[in-house]
Amino acid sequence: MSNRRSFIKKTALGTIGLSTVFACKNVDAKTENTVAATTPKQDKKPLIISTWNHGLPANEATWRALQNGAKPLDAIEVGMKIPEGDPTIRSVGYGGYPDREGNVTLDACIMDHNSDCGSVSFLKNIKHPISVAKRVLENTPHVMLSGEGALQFALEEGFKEENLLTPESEADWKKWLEESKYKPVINIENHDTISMLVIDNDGNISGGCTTSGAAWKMHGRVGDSPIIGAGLFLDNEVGAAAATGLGEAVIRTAGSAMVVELMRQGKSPDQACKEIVERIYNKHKNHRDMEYLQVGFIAVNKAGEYGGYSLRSGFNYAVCDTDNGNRMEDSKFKMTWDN
Ligand code: SD4
Repeated sequence: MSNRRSFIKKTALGTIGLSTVFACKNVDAKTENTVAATTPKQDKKPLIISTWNHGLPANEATWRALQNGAKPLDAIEVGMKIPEGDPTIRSVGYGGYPDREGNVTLDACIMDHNSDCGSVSFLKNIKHPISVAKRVLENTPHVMLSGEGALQFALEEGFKEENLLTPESEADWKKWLEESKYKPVINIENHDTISMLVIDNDGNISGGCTTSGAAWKMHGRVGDSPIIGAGLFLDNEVGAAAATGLGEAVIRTAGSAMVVELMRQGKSPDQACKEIVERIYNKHKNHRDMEYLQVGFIAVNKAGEYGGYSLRSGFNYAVCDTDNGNRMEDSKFKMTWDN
């Protein structure tokens, strides 16, 4: 854990700018750790918010797609395929860490402003699960396909099977096998699950989530990320929320759905995320998972306010809007890893 702590301390907050075509500029990350009743109102659309540093290139691609007239779900797919296809990101898609038996298994979901959603879980050998999740939404009467059935559907839809275990991830897995201790490691490289929430040019809300899940998980384990209501939830009348971190804790508390319900009751995105993180903490403070527990939420509301909150320090998210460009913001948090 000390490596993780020192990594977090050393982590630089990368910022990248969108091209001047989109009149965006870089800004410093917000660092204060208080939760305001309201966050600055963001009247200009669109707004994109994504978890972790890999949210920056994903946001940029989604932004460009929206500017070019893409439909919101197509724009989300374009953005999320970037971390999915990047083998250096060991927590999403191709190159993701495998389960205990060396299988890379992927979870993803996508949801639109009509509450239509598609999801895949425990999907093997397909590089872009977000695309398969979108096809589930578009081309099936179902919300969720899993395992063999999800793979069969993907192949029927024309996706190609490929080996997702890179030599680097395989080497790390073999090293892990020497001790085989299961201990989820969250935000060690500042890129875990990517969740993305979008308010499009029409003011409608949509979102997506994609991950390779917890490293060294049991074969067949599914996390929160493909589960509508846990890893992602939205209600176009209210707002949207998405999660990263230990999926078991997020599932136990129906995390993202609860954040949205708190916003429905009038809480700001920051306040709603904080309240659910507090709830997760209270339910887990004497739990075996507490030693390595990290959870983080991002949220937006219909007014264009956004926010986030995590249990432990180290979580950040990428925000992209017309006024302030594409930048990282530090999440407020309850406690450090030393607590
Ligand atoms: C999961 N929530 O499968 C995902 C992975 C993640 O930090 O975000 N890890 O539990």
